Amino acid sequence: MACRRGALIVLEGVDRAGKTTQCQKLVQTLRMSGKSAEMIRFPDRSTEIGEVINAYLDKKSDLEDHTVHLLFSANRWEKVPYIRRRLEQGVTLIVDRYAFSGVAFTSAKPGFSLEWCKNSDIGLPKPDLVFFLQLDPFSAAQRGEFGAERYETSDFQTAVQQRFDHLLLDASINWKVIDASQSIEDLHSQIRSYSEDVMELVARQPIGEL
Ligand code: DGP
Ligand code: NA
Ligand code: NA
Repeated sequence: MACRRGALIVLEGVDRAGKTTQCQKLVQTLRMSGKSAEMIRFPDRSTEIGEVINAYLDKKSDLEDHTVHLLFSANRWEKVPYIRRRLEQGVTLIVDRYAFSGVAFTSAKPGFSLEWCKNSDIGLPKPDLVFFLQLDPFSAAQRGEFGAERYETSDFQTAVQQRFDHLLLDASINWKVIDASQSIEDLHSQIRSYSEDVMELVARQPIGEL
């Protein structure tokens, strides 16, 4: 490869772990140090598929569970050409949730195996680094009440956390588990430092596939 590519860096974790704040701060800091970086998030509610997902999460519509899973996955696939183009242009993408949320949230529902859930994301661009923001249910509860969206109950979030615990055992993924009970600034400086290392490391490597 003649040019340096950007890194694909994902932040995952249960709801209220601080993913969105950390994604925003990371993009700001990288840009201030002269690097090309941009945030994207899944679900991307701005597309047609995203609007269907948004109505479902808002409980304005009910959809069959396999169908919803495949829609979330399709919502990632429709962004793949953009993701590849930006990475090849040298832009580092900081991603708020990815296929791991897809697998953890659906497999937390009765009757879904991790295996089935993983299938529809096979072949997506593989993240160079995935942060998992770890937050115990007690600390999460102290961050305030859940909202009214689907999935925002402590029982479901506990089940999601258990599914993530399984996913963290996958040695083919470059996971960095981070203690999300730290201050925003401490969390940020760790995330920044790991991210800068991986950006340097992968700049001349091909983009992998899940
Ligand atoms: P957010 O916009 O990050 O708050 O995410 C919205 C909700 O959707 C959140 O509860 C997590 C859930 N979610 C994110 N990605 C997926 C997915 O791929 N599949 C399923 N079933 N749920 C997801
Ligand atoms: Na949410
Ligand atoms: Na690993």
